[in-house]
Amino acid sequence: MSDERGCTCNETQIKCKNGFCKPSFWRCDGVNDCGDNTDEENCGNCKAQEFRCRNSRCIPAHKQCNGYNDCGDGSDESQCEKSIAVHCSDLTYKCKNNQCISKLNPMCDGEIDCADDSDEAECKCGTKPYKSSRIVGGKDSSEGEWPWQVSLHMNTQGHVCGASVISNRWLVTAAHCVQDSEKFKYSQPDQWEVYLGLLNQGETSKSTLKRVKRIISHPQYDHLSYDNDIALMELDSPVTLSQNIWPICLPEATHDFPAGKSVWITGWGKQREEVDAVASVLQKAEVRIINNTVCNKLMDDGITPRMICAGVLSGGVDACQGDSGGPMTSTESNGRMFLAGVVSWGDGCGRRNRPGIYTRVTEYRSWIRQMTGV
Ligand code: 4AZ
Repeated sequence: MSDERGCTCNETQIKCKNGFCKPSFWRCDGVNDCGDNTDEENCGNCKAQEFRCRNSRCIPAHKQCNGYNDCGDGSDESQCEKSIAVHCSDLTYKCKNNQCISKLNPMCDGEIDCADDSDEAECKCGTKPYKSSRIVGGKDSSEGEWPWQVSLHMNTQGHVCGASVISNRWLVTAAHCVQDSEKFKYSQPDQWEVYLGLLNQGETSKSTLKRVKRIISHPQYDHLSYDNDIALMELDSPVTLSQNIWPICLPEATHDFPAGKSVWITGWGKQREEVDAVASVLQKAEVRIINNTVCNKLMDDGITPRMICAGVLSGGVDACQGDSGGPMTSTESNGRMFLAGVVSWGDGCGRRNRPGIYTRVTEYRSWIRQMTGV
């Protein structure tokens, strides 16, 4: 990076103290883009010696981890050694006994945080039982690396969309994958073939084939804005879970996937925007979550709170056509994997400053539970 230090920044850039120039719209987006945090300093929110709560309130820094919920949302007590019971809010985790706790993302993290153990009760998900070991700018996956990844085939068309296993009977995919077109009845369950435990599209015979009993597309899906781009598929019979077929964990509504976090996207979609063919071996790529305000500016105000953006803003790494419906997988504290997003849309694939747009799964936690019991 030495060739990018000490340059003259142009009018669309800010100058970091360490000499880098960065796009101005990265200022105060919650991500340390400069590397020395200059782009996140003096953002007008909290003073030095103050802690910035998740709900944007400022509290004296020494009140962090003092056992009291000073922020009101538990965030000043959420990354401490001990979790405390706090008032419930939109940002706190609720145990089965209706108590709320301060810890951030406590579900299935390997530690009992709720008095009734409920935060660790349903955790048969998000692990990769197989320890051995298209997407633009990705790499080949290995067998069993993404056991929740599903390939959805439309009769005669082959692979068209991805999906994720969330239980032995249910898949999550994108609503836009299951809308009828002039030629194909994508909304009809009997038109689909579901391949589970698949790595190579040329080896479908080695994978598990299921049919679909029911498709539930989100009732508020908007085909113009791609808002609420999520759908559920019920398999015609339960699939046997195995090393290659395993559910991904669903994040609770209050789960936080912060901007800047690295996540993985996977799929058999196109490996370049300009080609027609899909990939044969399941591709994987690492991208970073982008702050919604920043993303909304990049994407011409097309981002709703029910979307989450991720990408590599310099370009070249992205989801593409055929990856839709597939998972954005986030590894959480104890190595367990959660479904942070569903591949939804974008402006082309891998273009500079045009991240991929994903359905924000936390927004649909209660809807999924209501519809599937999962
Ligand atoms: C698509 O056409 C599509 N770059 C999916 C994802 C992205 C672009 C297009 C993200 O299904």
